[in-house]
Amino acid sequence: MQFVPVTTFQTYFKTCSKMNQPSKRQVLLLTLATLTLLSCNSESTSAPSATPPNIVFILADDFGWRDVSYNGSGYYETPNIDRIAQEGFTFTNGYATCQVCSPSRASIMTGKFPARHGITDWIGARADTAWRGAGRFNKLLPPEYERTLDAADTTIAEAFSAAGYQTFFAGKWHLGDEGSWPEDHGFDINKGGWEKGSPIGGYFSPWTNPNLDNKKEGENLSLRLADETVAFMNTHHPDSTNKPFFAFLSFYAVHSPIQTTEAKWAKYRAKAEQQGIAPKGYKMGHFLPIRQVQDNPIYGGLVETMDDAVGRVLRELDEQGLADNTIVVFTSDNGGVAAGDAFSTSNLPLRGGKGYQYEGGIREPFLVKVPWMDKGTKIATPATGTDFYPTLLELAGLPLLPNQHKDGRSLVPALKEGDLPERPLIWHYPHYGNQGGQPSSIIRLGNWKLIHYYEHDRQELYDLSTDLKEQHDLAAERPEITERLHLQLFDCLEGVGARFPRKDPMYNAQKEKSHLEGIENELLPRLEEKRLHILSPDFDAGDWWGSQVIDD
Ligand SMILES: [Ca+2]
Repeated sequence: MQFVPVTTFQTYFKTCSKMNQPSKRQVLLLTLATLTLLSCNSESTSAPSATPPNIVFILADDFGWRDVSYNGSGYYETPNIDRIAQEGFTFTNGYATCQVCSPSRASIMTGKFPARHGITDWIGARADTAWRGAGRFNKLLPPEYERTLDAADTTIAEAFSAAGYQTFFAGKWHLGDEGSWPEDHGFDINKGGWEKGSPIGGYFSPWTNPNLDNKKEGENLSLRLADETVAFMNTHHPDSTNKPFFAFLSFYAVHSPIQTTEAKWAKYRAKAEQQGIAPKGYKMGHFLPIRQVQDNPIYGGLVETMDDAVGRVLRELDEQGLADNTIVVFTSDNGGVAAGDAFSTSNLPLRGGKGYQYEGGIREPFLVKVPWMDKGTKIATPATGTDFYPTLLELAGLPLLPNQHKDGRSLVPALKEGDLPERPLIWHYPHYGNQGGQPSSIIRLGNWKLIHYYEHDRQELYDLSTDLKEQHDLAAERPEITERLHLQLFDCLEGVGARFPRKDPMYNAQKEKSHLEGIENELLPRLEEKRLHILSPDFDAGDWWGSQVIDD
């Protein structure tokens, strides 16, 4: 591969450096002022209809690149998500901007990558000296991070709202406490979004959520969020309101707690048995065991129900005659959970999972259905979560807001031509997290991926074109590329004022070693035992999650 020319580096560095930020009011005024020009702005990428296109953005939580049948899972069943892939574009190198949730979500909302918006960890995670309370005895103290979405940002919802769209949010938010909920960031309606990152009370009603009431005992949360979205589309149909809509369906699934019905557990247990249950399901990683097999029947059921919920929304678009003028996006906020949390899935052939600096932590299902463009097309050019903002504006015929979505690039040229000019993608996760990832930053340019580790200030270099599994570190063999990418990475991070971890003066190597021995000698065998227990025909979940299960 040719190394990036210096001009590319300089161009990116410009976009990566701090710029004078226009006020939110200035951004919105600019949007409104240019709306009158929209009729002149339509090209083949704009909807053929006289009505601006509706947007349905579906964001899954912790859902992995390999958790979909369209991408090779032989265990999970996702016919409705597969349908979006069949009817739209699949970005095979599509990424979240972070290996954990809040940072990725903030990037989708703002078009900025985490080092710039400052929410570099999931909101609620311990930082600085408080990290010691996690009992992990690590070498570094992770830096403090922003714990709320900045009100000064013009979110994608505010941009669409300013353009006359009705905006709707359902599900997981996790971008700040009350005062920084979806309704405070441009969404007209909020069903279930608040500060929590997991479904408190579980996936079956009664749940605890100040913004989503309980109706019928045992009602499934994913299906309810789909029903709320459908109800919104019913009442805010463009024919009845003369306004297009921007609906953001943000599933709590498939985040832990991992729950399903007894019937779905039985279905996926039988499927695992039919496929052959491996005696061992885990391998020890740097800090934690990492799951190597997709055979958790409870997770299989959780995935299927979320897919059913996607199907409800797609069917409603069909039945209301909206499908031809509605753009549908499907993606996830970070990789599948292979370690930590509920140790639910495997992302193989990708290494690692949620929380990890490897592809399993960041590569996602990344689907964009544009009804008036190609169907079933795969695009290999790298794309990331900051790109949705400008892409959707352009597809809707709206002016871009480059001072807002500074780290996003419209993917429309890729939809038309299959490619984009090469650019670096950068990740910054200076935290340990709960899943065994390491404090690190990443740069991907072309097929090269460099990971910088803060514990020892060392780098790994992978060629993703030949080594998707990230097994062959080329840093020593290709020092010139390693050095240049390393320089480029830190020029960018320092240019946006990124925060970095620091050494913990209280670090005690022996304590950390003892902790890790406990993980390998006690947690690992326990996990293997639990995995086989869940797969046993005798497994008894008690009253199946404390709810009277209905027609899930
Ligand atoms: Ca997540």
